[in-house]
Amino acid sequence: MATERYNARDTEARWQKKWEDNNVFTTDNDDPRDKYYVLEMFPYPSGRIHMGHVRNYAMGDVVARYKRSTGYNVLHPMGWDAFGMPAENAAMEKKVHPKGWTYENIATMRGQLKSMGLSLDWNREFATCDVDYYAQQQRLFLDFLEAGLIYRKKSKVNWDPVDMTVLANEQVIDGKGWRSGATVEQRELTQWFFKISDYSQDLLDAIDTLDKWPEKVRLMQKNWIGRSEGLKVFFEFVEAAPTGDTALEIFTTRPDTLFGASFLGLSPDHPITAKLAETNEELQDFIAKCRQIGTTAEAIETAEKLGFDTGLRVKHPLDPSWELPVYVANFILMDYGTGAIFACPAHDQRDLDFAHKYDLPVKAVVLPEGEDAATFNVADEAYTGEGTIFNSDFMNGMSIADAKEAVSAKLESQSVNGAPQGAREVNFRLRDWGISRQRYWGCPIPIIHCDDCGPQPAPRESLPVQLPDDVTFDRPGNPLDRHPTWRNTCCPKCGKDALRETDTMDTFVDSSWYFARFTDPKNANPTDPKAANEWLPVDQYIGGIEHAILHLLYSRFFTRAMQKTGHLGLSEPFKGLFTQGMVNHETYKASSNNRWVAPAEIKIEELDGVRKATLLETGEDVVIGSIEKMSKSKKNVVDPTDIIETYGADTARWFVLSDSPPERDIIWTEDGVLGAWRHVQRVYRIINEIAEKTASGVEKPAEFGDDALALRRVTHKTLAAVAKDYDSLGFNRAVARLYEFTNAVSKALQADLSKADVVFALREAADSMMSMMEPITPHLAEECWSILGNETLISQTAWPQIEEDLLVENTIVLPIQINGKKKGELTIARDASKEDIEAAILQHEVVVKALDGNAPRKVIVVPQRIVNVVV
Ligand code: ANZ
Ligand code: ZN
Repeated sequence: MATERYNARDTEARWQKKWEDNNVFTTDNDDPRDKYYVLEMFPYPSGRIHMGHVRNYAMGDVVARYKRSTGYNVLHPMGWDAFGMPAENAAMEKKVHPKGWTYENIATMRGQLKSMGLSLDWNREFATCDVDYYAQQQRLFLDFLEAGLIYRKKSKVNWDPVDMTVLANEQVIDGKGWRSGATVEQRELTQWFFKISDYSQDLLDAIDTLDKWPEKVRLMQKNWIGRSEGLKVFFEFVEAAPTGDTALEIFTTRPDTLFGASFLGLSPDHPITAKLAETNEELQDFIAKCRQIGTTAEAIETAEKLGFDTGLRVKHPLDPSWELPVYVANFILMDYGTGAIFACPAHDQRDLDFAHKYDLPVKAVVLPEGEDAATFNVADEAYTGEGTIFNSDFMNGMSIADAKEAVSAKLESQSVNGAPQGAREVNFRLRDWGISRQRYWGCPIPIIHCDDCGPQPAPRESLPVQLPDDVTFDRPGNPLDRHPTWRNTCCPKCGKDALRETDTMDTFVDSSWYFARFTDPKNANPTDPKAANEWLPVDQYIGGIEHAILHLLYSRFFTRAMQKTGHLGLSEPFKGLFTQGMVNHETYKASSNNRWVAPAEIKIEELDGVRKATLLETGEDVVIGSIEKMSKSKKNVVDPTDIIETYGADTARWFVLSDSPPERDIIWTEDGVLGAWRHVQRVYRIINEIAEKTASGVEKPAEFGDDALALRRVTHKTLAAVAKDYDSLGFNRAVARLYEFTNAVSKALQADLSKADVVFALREAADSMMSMMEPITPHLAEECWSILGNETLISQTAWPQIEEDLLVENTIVLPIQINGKKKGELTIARDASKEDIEAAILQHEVVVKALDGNAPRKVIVVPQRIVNVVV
């Protein structure tokens, strides 16, 4: 009898409703079972979900469903990272309100996620723009402020003079604002900072404990924190600087190269530079030019080296008769070290480029192994490797490390103007985190500015400081600034009229603690520490590599800050981290006008082994291009909803988890999707056939014939292997095994179905197959599970018991005698040695019980025959 085709559309909706009606995925904090927290990075509600989301959430869902089936109380929540610029851009462009736009997008995307059949606890859902959420964030802000973790300082920002807004570094493209195209200026603004640098060393040290993180991410975090051990050194001015300073303090990590010094460099923002500029117009122009480069370290690093000779001279600390010029140089940052350097062109590329440009000496002091001191010479490339120190007086012949030690000790014991000339110092690249944004759609910073009392924390009883709804986006700038009344309030200290802070928080703040909020999302405090400590750290966090640095670092800082302020009892938020690869697709261009066209707009045919693409509408030729990350700009996107509506969510889930290892990119192809869809259909047919041809509820026979035993072996081995795959996030391996297993089950249908042992084995295989498929294709699994006559939900069914005996290759069963009487059986490899058997027997429960802690008097092993233990 031909079975009807599997109708994913109807079936999926039916099971989703059943799960929802029965609260199958609701998680109870009081459930006494062991807890497991799996979390995927929550989405930004941009409008619609994309395939990257599908892949990310499918992976998390497999983990959640699998862990649930192995007896854990699983927390698998979902929310929305909902504040940010795109909502304001939409407001400006489409005349919609950011709030309406955001919540509408959330509604759409929630529907899309639900259509994927994700096993989420939707009762815990929140958006970071919910007043409830950001009210708690304001509480955290006040607690951090009180704990000394937040301060205010002036700092430079990228200012877009047309949009009248501060731009993030990524929004500055070639020195121009990304939206307005205006030349970006540097402005000094007073901003709020989180003191992440208090934790630099701790954040670095703890990376070593994160052994379930990808090595790559750990390294990126280490580099970002950037610990440098070095020396601060005073260079005495020949004549005092106009600031009155008699010596210039620099920071170096290479004091071993001091004899290769060529000049000193000051940051354009150094106080001495500023003082000199007061009376020097040329220098003022130079500084202005430097500022156009932008504020990023990368921009500064790659820009052409520019310098300005100040005319100031300093004495070399190891040879007072040696004078060196002092330049202002555009590659020196004010907020690192001391904002001043000594330059050794032979061993630092930036210094070398600079020296070439301004015709300054280049003297090598590190000799690479195998080079001759008489002929070694640095031309266009600085030598930064290992070697032996030469041309360097008392350091000659030393290794770099020994020379560093020797010169540091020497300069520490020397003094200038009564202070030590050198002092060892550790510096970190990690800067404090500036969180002020001059935007509307973010969490208001709960501060009130009073002319008399200065900035005051908003009283806790007055929280939340709520965003006003009546704002306009018809002009650039921050709508909160020009709101007629919102700013006006009174000083909590003196009661005088005062103004609210109109800056809102960087949206990275919102995502730095959402994982903690999920553990008790409706609590009147930011967390219930008990619940949070029980759930956290997140056992498995899954997301994109693009968040490998900032988001993870900020979350690690927040967890520490929340620990300090009593909201959490731990310092590391994410125990396991997994970064998934991207979803890629071929690109297409219409040949006539070279514009990108979408996969849905074209048709591909194969003629004599050559793929030929044409536009569906006009039949025009289309050029097939390279395979790239799905992106709107190249139009090489496939809409998940189209796929789900055509083939079903299970097909999409199966496909995104199938072809590549999850950490690698996957190429989305129509053929691949069809393959997945055909597999879904095939499984459905096979299960129906089993259900029709065999009786359910057959009792387990005492003996199994060869056919049945062979199938049972495959079933249990596959169960064990797939369990391992899921535990190690090897989704593609599990898929490959399930394809094979499906073949084995299909073949077993040819066996003699009148035999009870075969029927039992076949039913067992079919049930097990559903247990293994449920994490990936949950709707199909529920449907088949019910067709097989089960009345429970597979989503709530435990992973099958694996019979270890069936995993052992080529085993025999030996009777166990205790004092000559048969008491049990031992299953062991046929070729096990006498010693192996003896070792196994002493661990067998029957023997352990009989011995009752005593040593056996005698163990007699007759390999292949019998074991007798005398107690
Ligand atoms: C002399 C020298 C010789 C240096 C040499 C390097 C190589 P990290 O490793 O990042 O800590 N430096 C110090 N302060 C700076 C600033 N504010 N802006 C730009 N560069 C600065 O780098 C430390 C090195 O970067 C320091 O060691 C200094 O140059 C430079 F063969 O001193 B070095
Ligand atoms: Zn006041």
